[in-house]
Amino acid sequence: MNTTSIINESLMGKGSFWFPAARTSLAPHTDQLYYWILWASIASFIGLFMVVVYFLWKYKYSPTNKVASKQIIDNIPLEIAWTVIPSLICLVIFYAGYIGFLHISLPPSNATEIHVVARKWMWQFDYPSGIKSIGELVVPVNEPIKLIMTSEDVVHSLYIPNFRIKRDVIPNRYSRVWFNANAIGNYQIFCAEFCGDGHSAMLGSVRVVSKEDYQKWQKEQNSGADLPLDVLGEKVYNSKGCNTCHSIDGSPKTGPTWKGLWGSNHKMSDGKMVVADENYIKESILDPKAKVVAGFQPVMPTFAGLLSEREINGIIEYLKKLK
Ligand code: HEC
Ligand SMILES: [Cu+2]
Repeated sequence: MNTTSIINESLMGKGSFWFPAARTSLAPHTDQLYYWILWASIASFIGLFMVVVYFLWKYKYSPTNKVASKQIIDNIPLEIAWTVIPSLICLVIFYAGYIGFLHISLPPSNATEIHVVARKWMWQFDYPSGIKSIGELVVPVNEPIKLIMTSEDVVHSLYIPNFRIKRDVIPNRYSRVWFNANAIGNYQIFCAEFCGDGHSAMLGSVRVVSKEDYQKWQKEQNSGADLPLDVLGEKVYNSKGCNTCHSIDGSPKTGPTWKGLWGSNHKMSDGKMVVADENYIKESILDPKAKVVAGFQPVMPTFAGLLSEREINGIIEYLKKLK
């Protein structure tokens, strides 16, 4: 299953008219505040317009209309009312917002810490056990997870609509956010800070799994040494984010499909023809900008240092199977 398609099913259905389904302990609080502001705005909009219409009628000029010609200078009670009431509304909004802000800023001390590194254009996750995943964050359900985030290049922003979380990810400093996902499923991650050509392809997903599945996943990630190369390649395709941009069924995505790639003779943006052999594939992974496929933007991030030699060999063997 491709968990990082452009619009993940988590964003559709199930939610309300305004929001996708809320899937953390904090999300309902955020939504309530939103609804409160929304309905307060609608109520004051309607109230104000009723007064405007009433005054239009009441002060309409006509020779017989006495009120229309009377000049009103001051009205202390009225001025106090229209200062105090909006201030009170603002205070209530501030208070509720501040409580939410405190909540989201103060992770429980038993939270599992996961490091997030953002880079043009991908998300990398480092788990306490030493595992790394790219493009997909895997977490156990009903457990507090704290993300410690930084960027290797420009400002990005981690945005998970179902969790009502959006936090800037900034170079040279750490930002933090935490959540407690309360339903198993796949949830969309977006980058919410324009960060260059590949910004819209900087997608990811959060996979919330049961505690047992989380343990199982950790074990699977650690073992890999004994997998046949092509199976390892398929695993890398799904777990290191290649599936965000490359399809295996011929359909176009941000990058070229992998179907029929192996051994093919295809055109680069500078007009040269290249045969997709081992060296070309390896170069494409470690130095994607060296040769850019014609018709595509040079948005693929380098995977130098992120894939082992064996994993690169695995991709090569997997590509051979996708002829
Ligand atoms: C953000 C999107 C993105 C991600 C993630 C991504 N790629 Fe790419 N990839 C591209 C684009 C766009 C191109 C075509 C432009 C170019 O050649 O740089 C490309 C080209 C390639 C090519 C050459 C394809 C051809 O038709 O010649 C290979 C091989 C490749 N990528 C492998 C990978 C592997 C392996 C991964 C995962 C470890 C990966 N890519 C992840 C976007 C991506
Ligand atoms: Cu970004």
